[in-house]
Amino acid sequence: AEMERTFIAIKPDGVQRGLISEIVNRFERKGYKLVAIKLIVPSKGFAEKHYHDLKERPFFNGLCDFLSSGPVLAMVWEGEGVIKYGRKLIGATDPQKSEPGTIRGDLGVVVGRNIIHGSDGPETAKDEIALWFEPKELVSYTSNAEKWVYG
Ligand code: DAT
Ligand code: MG
Repeated sequence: AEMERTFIAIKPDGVQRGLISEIVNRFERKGYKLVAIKLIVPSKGFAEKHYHDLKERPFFNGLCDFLSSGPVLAMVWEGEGVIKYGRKLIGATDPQKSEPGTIRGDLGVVVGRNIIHGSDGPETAKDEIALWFEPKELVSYTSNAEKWVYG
């Protein structure tokens, strides 16, 4: 299997609303493998680094205040096509436009509180994993389910 890794984070709203297990469950049952996980409160400066691509946008400051306002569950998930399909599980940026069945479609209402972050491509996945995790925090192991998920 052509394995790749993506960075997924449950934002402060998702953590405070008690949606951690609901969200982790969706990635886990799909067949993806969890390789790193930690709960952290990012500083404002750290949030600005994470969202550096958006620094010219009018909502940038509020977005970074929000991300740094409480605990965030940072994760790395591994699997074939997980970057692109992870975004599919998450749904469109604006929960008003996310399809039912997606995380944002099922669980969110407004764009400023859309519960979850997921890397949008191979380059950002690599950069975001490196920003949020040290290499030694990424756990390499063989999942017992692998041969049943991939054949
Ligand atoms: P995504 O999180 O789907 O990758 P993005 O990278 O374009 O979306 O934006 C990052 C976050 O910024 C997004 O999850 C919520 C917030 N955001 C995006 N567009 C916004 C807008 N028009 N108003 C307020 N917040 C917005
Ligand atoms: Mg994005």
